[in-house]
Amino acid sequence: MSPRSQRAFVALGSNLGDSPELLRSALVQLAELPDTTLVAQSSLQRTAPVGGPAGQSDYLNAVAELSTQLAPPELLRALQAIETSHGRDRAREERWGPRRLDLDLLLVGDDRVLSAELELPHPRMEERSFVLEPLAELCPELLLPKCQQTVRERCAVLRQEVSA
Ligand code: A4P
Ligand code: MG
Repeated sequence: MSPRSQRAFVALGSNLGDSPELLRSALVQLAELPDTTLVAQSSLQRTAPVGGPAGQSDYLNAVAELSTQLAPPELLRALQAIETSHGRDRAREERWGPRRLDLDLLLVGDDRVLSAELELPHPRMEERSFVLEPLAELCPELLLPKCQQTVRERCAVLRQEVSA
């Protein structure tokens, strides 16, 4: 019996190189993954860098929704292969520093994973407007597992924190 399809969300980010082209190309490669369908993609949103070295450029961020039969570790490996094929070189990067392409796995169904390579749900997603604002374009009523708010509600909270 083939494994069941799960709904998965991937965050895309880039602030080095031709970011719009890198994100568009990564979305094409996500759509071509085996046993996977690209269900929806958000707009590409320009965002101020969070953390990392001072003076780095703004990011372009987006979120993709997939329907996939790949298991989470296989999906992570596939995302890392797409990063590498777009010129990402982890060995030369500093943490949260500029990168050509970052693909983070946010959620895979209700799966919970905690291993050296993968944590699901993504541990920082609920604090990050650059993840939640594009996610809100796709599924504003999705319930976030940690804070138990919907994506729409959580975005409103984070916007208020910024303006306070
Ligand atoms: N890893 C564990 N869980 C996951 C997961 N759910 N998805 C491991 C992806 N990877 C996961 O990731 C480091 C390690 O996390 C991997 O080896 C993987 O096995 P990485 O992509 O090599 O490095 P990273 O992305 O710099 O690390 P990290 O801690 O995931 O950073 P974040 O949280 O992704 O933040 N500001 C704006 N405006 N927009 C951005 O996109 N991105 C970051 C990076 C910082 N500031 C930003 C943005
Ligand atoms: Mg990452």
